[in-house]
Amino acid sequence: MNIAAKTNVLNLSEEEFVYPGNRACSGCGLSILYRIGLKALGRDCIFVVPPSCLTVMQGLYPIAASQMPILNGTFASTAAIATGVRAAMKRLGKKTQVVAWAGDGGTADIGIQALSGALERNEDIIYICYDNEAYMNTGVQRSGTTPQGGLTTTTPYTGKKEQGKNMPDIVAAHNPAYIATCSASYPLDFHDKLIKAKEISGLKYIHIQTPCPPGWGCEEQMTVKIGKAAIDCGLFDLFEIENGKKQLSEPSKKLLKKEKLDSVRHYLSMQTRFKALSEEQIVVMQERIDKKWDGYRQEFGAG
Ligand SMILES: Cc1ncc(C[n+]2csc(CCOP(=O)(O)OP(=O)(O)O)c2C)c(N)n1
Ligand code: SF4
Ligand SMILES: [Mg+2]
Repeated sequence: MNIAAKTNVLNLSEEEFVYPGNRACSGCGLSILYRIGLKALGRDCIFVVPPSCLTVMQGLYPIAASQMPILNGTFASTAAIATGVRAAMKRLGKKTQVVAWAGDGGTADIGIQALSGALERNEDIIYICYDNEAYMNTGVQRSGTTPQGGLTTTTPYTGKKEQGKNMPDIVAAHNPAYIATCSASYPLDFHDKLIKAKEISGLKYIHIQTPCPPGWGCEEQMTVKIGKAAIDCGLFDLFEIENGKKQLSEPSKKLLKKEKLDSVRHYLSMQTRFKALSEEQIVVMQERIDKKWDGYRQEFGAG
C-alpha cells in the first residue's frame, strides 16, 4: 500500500472532531496531528491519555475541545487501562478502537512497563507516543527521549549527558503487529498510517515527533520547518515495520537518492535548546547519522 499517495488536502474528510479553540500553545506540533489523526480514527474510538500537554489541550468536560470519549489515567497505567477498555469493548461485542495516546515521558519513562506488557500480550490497541522530547506540560524537564546535548530545565548547563532512548527500537524488540514513525510536518502521512493501523489486529505502535516551540526554543511559525529539517538531515526517519519488515516512508525514502544529506548543524541551529552543544558533539552526531544512512543504503539500495 502506497500510503504517501493516499490522502491529500482535496480528499481529506471535512468532518472535524476537535472544536475550534483549545489550550495548546500556538505552533504546537501535537495539535496539528491531533486534529488530523482524529479524522482518520473516526468517531467510534475511546482514548486513554495520561497527564500531559494532550490532557490540557483536550480540556475538561463540559468544555472539552474533543468530541471523543477520553479516559484520563495515571502515568504508569496507560497501556494497562487501554487493555482493560478493549477487553470491555470485546465483551460488549463492539469494534470500538481503543487508542492510548501519551507523551514521551508517559511512554519512554513512566509508562514503559505497562506498554511492554501490552506489547508482549499483543493487545488489540493503537498506542501513539507523541515525542516532544521532554516533559513539556510541567515546564520542560528532561525525559528519556531528550536528545544528548539538549537543554531542559533539569539538565546541566552543558546539556543532557545521556543519549535519548530509541522508543521505536525498544518497541520493535517486542515484535508487534505494526510500528510506524510520523512527524508533525507530514500530517497526511500520519493520517494514512492510522487508517492502516485500524485494519491490523494486535498492538499498533506509532511514534510521532512533535516540535514544541516553548520547549525547543523556536518561533511558533517554525514548527513544520523544524520537523522537516529533522527528516531531511536524516536524524529522524519516517518508516513502517510490518511483520518485522522495515520500509522507509516517502519523505525519508527519497533521501536514499541524495548523494549528501542536509547537515544536522542546520537542524540544531534552528533551536535554542542545542546552544550548549560543542563542535565535537555536533561532529559525533553527524557521524552517527552518516553511519545509519550508510546502513540504510546497503539495506534499501537507492529506494
Ligand atoms: C506520577 C506522576 N508524576 C508526575 C506528574 C506530573 N506531570 C504531569 S504531566 C507531566 C509531564 C508529562 O510529560 P510527557 O509525557 O512527555 O508529556 P508532555 O507534557 O510533554 O506533553 C508531569 C511530570 C503526574 N501527573 N503524575
Ligand atoms: S508546551 Fe509544547 S507540546 Fe505542550 S502545548 Fe505547548 S507547544 Fe504543545
Ligand atoms: Mg513530552
